[in-house]
Amino acid sequence: MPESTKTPAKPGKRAAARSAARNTDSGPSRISPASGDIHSRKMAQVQDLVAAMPHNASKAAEHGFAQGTAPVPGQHTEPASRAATGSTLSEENPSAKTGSVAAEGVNATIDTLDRVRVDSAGRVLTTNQGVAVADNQNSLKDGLRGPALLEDFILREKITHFDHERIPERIVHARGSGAHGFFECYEPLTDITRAAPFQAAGKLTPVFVRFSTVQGERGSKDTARDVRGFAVKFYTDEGNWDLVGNNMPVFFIQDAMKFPDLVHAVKPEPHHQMPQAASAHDTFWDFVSLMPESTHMLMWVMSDRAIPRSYATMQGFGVHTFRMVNAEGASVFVKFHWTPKAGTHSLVWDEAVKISGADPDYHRRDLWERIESGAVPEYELGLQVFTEEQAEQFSFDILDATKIVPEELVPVRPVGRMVLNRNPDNFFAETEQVAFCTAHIVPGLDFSNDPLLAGRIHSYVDTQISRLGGPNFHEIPINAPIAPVHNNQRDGLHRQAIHRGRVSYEPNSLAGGCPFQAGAAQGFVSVPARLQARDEQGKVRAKPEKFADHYTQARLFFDSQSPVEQDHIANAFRFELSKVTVPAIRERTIAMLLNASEPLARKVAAGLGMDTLPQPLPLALADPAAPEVSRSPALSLLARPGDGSLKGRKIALLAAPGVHGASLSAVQTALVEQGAVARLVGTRIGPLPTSDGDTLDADASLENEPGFLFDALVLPDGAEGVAALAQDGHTMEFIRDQYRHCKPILVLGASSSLMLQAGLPASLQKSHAQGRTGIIFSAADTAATAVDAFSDAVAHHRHFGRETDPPQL
Ligand code: HDE
Repeated sequence: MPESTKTPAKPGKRAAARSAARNTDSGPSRISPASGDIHSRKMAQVQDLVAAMPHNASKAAEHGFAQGTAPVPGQHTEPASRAATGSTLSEENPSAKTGSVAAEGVNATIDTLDRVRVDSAGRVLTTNQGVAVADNQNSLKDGLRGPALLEDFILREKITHFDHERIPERIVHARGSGAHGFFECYEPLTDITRAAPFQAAGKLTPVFVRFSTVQGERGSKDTARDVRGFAVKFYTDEGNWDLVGNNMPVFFIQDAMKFPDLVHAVKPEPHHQMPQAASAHDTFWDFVSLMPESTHMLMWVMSDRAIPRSYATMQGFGVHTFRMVNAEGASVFVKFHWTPKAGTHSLVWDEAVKISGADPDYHRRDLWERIESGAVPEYELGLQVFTEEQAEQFSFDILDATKIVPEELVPVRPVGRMVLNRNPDNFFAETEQVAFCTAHIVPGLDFSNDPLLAGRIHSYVDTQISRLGGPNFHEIPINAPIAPVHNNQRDGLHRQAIHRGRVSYEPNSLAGGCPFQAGAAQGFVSVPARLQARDEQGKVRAKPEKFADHYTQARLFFDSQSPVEQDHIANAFRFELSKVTVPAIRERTIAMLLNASEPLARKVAAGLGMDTLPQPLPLALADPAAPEVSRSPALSLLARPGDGSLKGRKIALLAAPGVHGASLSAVQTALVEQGAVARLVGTRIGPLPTSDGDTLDADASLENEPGFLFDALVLPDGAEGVAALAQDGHTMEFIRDQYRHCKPILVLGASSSLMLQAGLPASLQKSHAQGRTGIIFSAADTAATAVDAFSDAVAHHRHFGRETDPPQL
């Protein structure tokens, strides 16, 4: 026991000690031994606590490089009782509001989201102060027809809160959708990292994911041609780790200095604020055609990757090179890859355009419905792991975010899976307020010197401060970690935490040194080695030489695509550049493309009516290093067909009064059993009598659910019903869109006439009859067996064998 609390004081001194201990402004020269009184006991304990640290024993360890790589834990001691470090002796007085004393070491702001969930079942309406509201229909007036009164605090509170409901949208990635889930580790990765999620097979880490588009405003369409954000917040037990990636593994620019320029160029043009959520305009193409390092990214953005079918069918990438660090401090480089279990599938452009009109929430709805129905999105996390020595041999620079590490050069190692199995309770509280920051990283991970990443480490925290109204956004429930939070940061707008005690600095002895620095064994330590940051290099604003190879990987990407994908890329360039109003911008872009792929440049130029090709742009690097691979099959969307499941696939079964009910119902049942969302789409919603004496209940109509919203189509049998469908122009549009977008069609019995009426080319009908292009004709009595062929066709996604440019139908 410490000296000052050991011997009871003599009665005369006791009164003096008690009196001194009750003051908050000055104290005696020596602390008397503790009396039985709590005040003097506390005073004595504080004295002992402080005296236990006669000097700062950690000071010497703050110096020298070796100390810097292995910091020691901070000095700290135990108080004799908790009273010594408390804010107030009155903390023991409980109430329904204060509770009593926080348990030792507790920070209640990080508890599960249960602590802030609200369920109003069976409750009366109240004000924000908890006062029951007797009347929620009328404001307070001076007489029935008299003026409304300023006194009406209920109306004023309601309207005032409403007036402030909106917060600024994100500068980029404003449009997004989120979901909860978990990450499960396949096997311990302790050889390469001490990061918490990778320490044991089967270890589960909660995650929140937000998918987004980049260009559009918060209310813009989901199916714009755009990069998709793929941001994952891991609530690890060693703190939050945000892997803020995209669905494409490269980026437009190489240095954070250019990001505001890029975003200003792609956002709606500032004079008339058009176009919304689109890159097909002058300022974007003006900028990128002056930035040849964007060529590789442009290939990705003009590919079908930029119009994914679903968030569940797109890949995700960390983009930058990161580091993993093991418990010994040894580090390797890593690239992060998310691969969807459902395969990589996309829309086609005509379809994306139409969907944006009929259902601007297409991806948001798809994500929500998949999770509600149990067809939960799942992704495998893969790592490309390589050493600094390997990296130095690569033909490209791994610090350049416009370059990939081809999978054929460094294979992707699967390390875990992520399942999104819970929709948010509230869009604003969770999806809108979630704050992803590249600076959120945990022990076992580290940054590389990528200059784009460096800017991001600053930007995300900074932007949340204005978007979420202050520096305490980490306390918003969706952002709070599940790991303990204890530091000396205090105050600021909207502070939630109520810190006990009077110490908010370190070093301290008044709180026994707590919270104290963790030291290297537990805390985050930056990897000391820094590639190419050598002492002899001075401060400089420039890029490494390999950054100047702007075209090799753009060529690699284009040459690795299937012919159909190449056509789609060419068509996308044609479309976007046709929307440019200044011919010189088109020409400059073609001049840039010529350096990546002459066939592509020629095709796009021809589509734009350019008679003569411009000279290729001059090269920034005349003689780039020979690439390791010139084809990377992994870059094609077709490389990942998925597990072949129909889960989450939307299939329309058209119906009208007089269709053959039994065959249609049999097909619907078979498809639903396979997990598909097979909907009866009628000439109107509601009950429809069938030719075989039954009734079908259509829950969608040709008018409210047009064909391009579905992955596949089933046309019914039954002459009378088919005749009714033939009367409705929507049916023909439905069939033509399904045909044009290369989607599977199952044609039952009498419906073959609808195909003819829709204008399906007779020559194509023949090959369809042979089942080569995803169109399956079936007599009513063979409907059940035809379903198998149809299901295969749906699993195959699209049947581009029937695609023509321009479309024949
Ligand atoms: Fe972002 N980015 N970004 N970005 N980014 C933001 O942060 C920024 C970049 C990405 O669902 C902003 O919270 C800079 C690359 C995603 O909430 C902002 C630079 C990649 C999201 C910002 C980049 C991304 C954002 C806007 C270049 C792929 C949405 C609001 C130095 C690896 C996260 C916000 C969500 C959002 C800055 C480049 C992905 C302004 C300065 C490269 C997925 O801070």
